[in-house]
Amino acid sequence: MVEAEVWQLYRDMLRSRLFEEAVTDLWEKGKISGEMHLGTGEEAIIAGVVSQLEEGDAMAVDHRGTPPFIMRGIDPVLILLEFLGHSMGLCNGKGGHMHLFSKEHLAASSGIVGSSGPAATGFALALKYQKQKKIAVAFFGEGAMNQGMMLESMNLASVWNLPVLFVCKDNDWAVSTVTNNVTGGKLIDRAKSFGIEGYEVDGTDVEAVWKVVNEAISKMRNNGGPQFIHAHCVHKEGHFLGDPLLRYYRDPNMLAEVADSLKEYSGESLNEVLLLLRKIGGQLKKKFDPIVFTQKKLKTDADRLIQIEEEVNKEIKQIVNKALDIGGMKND
Ligand SMILES: Cc1ncc(C[n+]2csc(CCOP(=O)(O)OP(=O)(O)O)c2C)c(N)n1
Ligand SMILES: [Mg+2]
Repeated sequence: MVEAEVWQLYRDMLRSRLFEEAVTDLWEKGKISGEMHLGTGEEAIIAGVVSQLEEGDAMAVDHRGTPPFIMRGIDPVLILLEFLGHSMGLCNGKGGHMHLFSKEHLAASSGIVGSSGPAATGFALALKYQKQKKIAVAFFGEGAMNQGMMLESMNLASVWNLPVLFVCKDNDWAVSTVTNNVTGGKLIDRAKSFGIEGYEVDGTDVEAVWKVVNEAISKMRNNGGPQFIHAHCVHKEGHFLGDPLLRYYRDPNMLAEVADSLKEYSGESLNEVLLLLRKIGGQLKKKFDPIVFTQKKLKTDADRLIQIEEEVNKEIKQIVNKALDIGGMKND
């Protein structure tokens, strides 16, 4: 891949991240209500896939739908209005962040774990019936690999030779469950057992993701059947915004990573523990952050990095102001 493409992927990832940071700000101010699941930490996986979709391709996503919807070119003002529960939002304010839908983009999200498998398989079946040489993508967490409907859709996609790209974003956790404790065997072997070819990749390295996805999609566009991507990533926010990250206590690997911070904890109050855990989350953020990783690769042109950040920051501010303006709200 040429360097210009890496810069574009970087811009896509940053745009999604800054949009989600703006969402975080509005959520913390109480303007967005309910739970909020971000896709921060997953940007390299999403950018590596969505940048290779064409017009007419379809996409089914899970409860972390913001990055794929933003990167697919769906109007961010409409997405934000949807989060704000406004009637002019993408789904008339009735779906919220977990139930986004755009008919024009053949894009649908759902909070039902595993449902992106059948949705993408259905999209692919329709595209095949219509004799369109298009593909469908399913984004889901590794927790969804233990859902029957995901495995059933892999089976059907294989047996009907449907162009579905199954993209598993593996962060090792499903809310508070350690995935290793509930998952037998290797996920890539599960895909293989259905006759689906698979690739395992570091999901924080956008170039690496782009390369394997490029190979998989090329096969699919040449009348190939389904393909499977197993990409590893970290959610620095935990499961949802405001997650106290208490589970780090039970994960020796996580604790080893942050042993120095733990020395600060004197065991005095619960509040102190919670603050410390947020700090730990911050440290993990830097270590496994796909955006920090890509910035390091591109640091030879520091001026361009700054320029992109300024441009994207400006755009996101305009998006927030426009959405709040339409919604008749103030940013206070
Ligand atoms: C069918 C179903 N079961 C349970 C839930 C509750 N739930 C929401 S997210 C989640 C964990 C999903 O884990 P994973 O698929 O690994 O995605 P992650 O949140 O780690 O990105 C669960 C169990 C749900 N939404 N749907
Ligand atoms: Mg998970």
